[in-house]
Amino acid sequence: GHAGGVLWFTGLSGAGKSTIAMAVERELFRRGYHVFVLDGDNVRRGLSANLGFTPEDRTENIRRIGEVAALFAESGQIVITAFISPYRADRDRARQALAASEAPGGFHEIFIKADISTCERRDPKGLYQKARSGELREFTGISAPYEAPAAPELVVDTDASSVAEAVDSVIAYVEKMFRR
Ligand code: GGZ
Repeated sequence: GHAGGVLWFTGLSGAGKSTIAMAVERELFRRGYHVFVLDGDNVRRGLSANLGFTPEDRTENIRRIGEVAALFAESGQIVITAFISPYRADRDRARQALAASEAPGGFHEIFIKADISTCERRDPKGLYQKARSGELREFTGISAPYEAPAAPELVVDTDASSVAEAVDSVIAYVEKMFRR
């Protein structure tokens, strides 16, 4: 078996958080883990539907996600969260929410790291282009801040590695930290 805990992905839009999260979920499930992904698709259209991208709204978004992740972790799941979560203080608060819960598996901050130039080149939804033109305001990395983690438990550099390599490194980390 394994303990419930949180894999907290953080990184820029286009760094690969959701892609890697979904692939890690699939592989962990295959290996018998209880795993659940929280991402923009299932959170921002429901739980956080009333929130936008001002600093205050992002902080509230991350506060909610931190609390929900702690609840799922208490239920015994490995929760993967895939949000930009640009503010260090907000991520630290999510870590504290998990520490205050009954989940024994811990909080693992995983920096999905890519240069802004890489993300802008990928631009899968054309959002960077809209941010550059001013159509989209307060866009992370262009017109809003991203505070990189000071001491993440794991760094996954997606400039240097493929999705498959990124997934392998997260799986190896989970097997080391969670399998008992
Ligand atoms: C950043 C934005 C913005 C702004 C819309 N800034 O790559 P995506 O499209 O699919 O993922 C991004 C997502 C970011 O939502 P999060 O909930 O992860 O952000 S936070 O943690 O800061 O609350 C992007 C899209 O929403 N998006 N406007 N202004 N990303």
